[in-house]
Amino acid sequence: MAASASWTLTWKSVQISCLILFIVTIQVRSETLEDDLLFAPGGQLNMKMGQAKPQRFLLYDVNPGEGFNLRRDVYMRIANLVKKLQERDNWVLVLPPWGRLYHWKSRNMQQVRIPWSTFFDVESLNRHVPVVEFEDYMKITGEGAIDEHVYLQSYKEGWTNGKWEERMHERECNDPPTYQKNGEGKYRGWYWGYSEAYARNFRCLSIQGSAGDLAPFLTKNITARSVMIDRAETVLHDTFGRSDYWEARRSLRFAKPLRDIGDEFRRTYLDSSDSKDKTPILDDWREMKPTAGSAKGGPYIAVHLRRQDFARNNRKEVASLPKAATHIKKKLKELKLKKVFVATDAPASEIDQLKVHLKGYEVYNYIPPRTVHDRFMDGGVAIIDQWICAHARYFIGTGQSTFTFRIFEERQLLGFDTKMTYNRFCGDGEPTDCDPPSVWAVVY
Ligand SMILES: Nc1nc2c(ncn2[C@@H]2O[C@H](COP(=O)(O)OP(=O)(O)O)[C@@H](O)[C@H]2O)c(=O)[nH]1
Ligand SMILES: *[C@@H]1O[C@H](CO)[C@@H](O)[C@H](O)[C@H]1NC(C)=O
Ligand SMILES: [Mg+2]
Repeated sequence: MAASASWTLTWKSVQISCLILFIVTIQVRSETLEDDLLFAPGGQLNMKMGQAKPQRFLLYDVNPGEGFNLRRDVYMRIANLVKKLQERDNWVLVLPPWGRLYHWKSRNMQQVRIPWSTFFDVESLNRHVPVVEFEDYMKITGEGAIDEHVYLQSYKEGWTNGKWEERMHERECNDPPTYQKNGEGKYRGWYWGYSEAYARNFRCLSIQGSAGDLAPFLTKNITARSVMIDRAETVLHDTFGRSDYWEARRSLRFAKPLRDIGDEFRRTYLDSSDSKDKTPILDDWREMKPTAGSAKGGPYIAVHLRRQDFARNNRKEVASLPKAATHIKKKLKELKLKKVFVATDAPASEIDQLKVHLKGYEVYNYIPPRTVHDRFMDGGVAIIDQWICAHARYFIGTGQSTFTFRIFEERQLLGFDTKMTYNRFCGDGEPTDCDPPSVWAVVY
């Protein structure tokens, strides 16, 4: 039992009772894991005594074409996979650095290798499942090596008998992989812009199912210490809309500096503060369970007008600016409000047009000072927009936009009445009484 001997050494400072506990676990584990390397748990891993099993690392990535807000949803699926894996082993989720997103078009800044802490509160994530940034993972393992790169794909032949059923098989890759083995036997390719990173092994896995279905595969079929699940958007939520879904979502809090900037904007321009608006934030999300309808929100309407590719592709959910303005005015009158906050990816010219249509009302949009933009980049500015939208008395979003969906959720977590949240513009290609968005109640 070489493994337990060195564990004993590394952990000699740990209390005897705990020691016995995990020597037993190591003995059980070493039947399946031959050569677990050892390393001291990183300070931020929040290792608890009881879970002192060898760490295993789950990395993941998403189809490069996907946007920021779908990626946030994929995070939740993988976080809950790690939660499930943790029932058996000591898994840590490695956060895939942000970068190279299609919508992040601002020049003069390198929007790559961005740690999660720029956008999210990593301590909050850690209260749901243990997470580390990729750079810390590289420090812990000493190199950017990933033992197994598992590339998820569909079944080449499609559904069997035209019927969708859960299944999973290791298969030939449907498409020639962009990850290629070099002369040293290392698979090289896009690892978030870290040229030193590589995989030792690469395989394709055809799958129809949810993220949790990968658990047996990761515990029984694969014994490697670090596994990367690529194209993780392929797998679905295990329990959409249930309590563990919401726990993952609640843990996905925006970084404090971004919330602070949004709050300052609310105070300065929108006469909005948490105490007046009844939207208090507790430090620990696990203690936050506001009753639906308790939040009042600031004296403004917020809208999310998704333009750019949505408008260019003539998606039927996109409303013309005059149509959107008509909807906004109607609501402002109904709610006896004067101010509207507009979050949008539209160019300045379209915002100006909208302002003309909204003459007589106060129209605000967030334009970041240079320092904020440089530090938080396009992703951070988008979060500030979302945060301000989340605190409005009433919200109107864009149909089918994940940017809008994340605002819906944020407002649910603050305790708004669903009627003040789940609203959207009807697109020009839709009737004026188009279907409202589906409502998802928070389950605590
Ligand atoms: N700042 C800001 N950016 C936006 C807004 N709407 C869209 N974007 C940008 O465009 C991207 C849209 O992609 P995504 O997050 O996938 O949302 P979706 O495409 O609307 O489902 C966002 O991530 C932002 O980078 C907005 O209201 N404000
Ligand atoms: C995992 O291992 C089991 C048992 O050896 C095997 O039946 C199954 O096909 C494997 N799954 C995959 C996806 O390789
Ligand atoms: Mg998108």
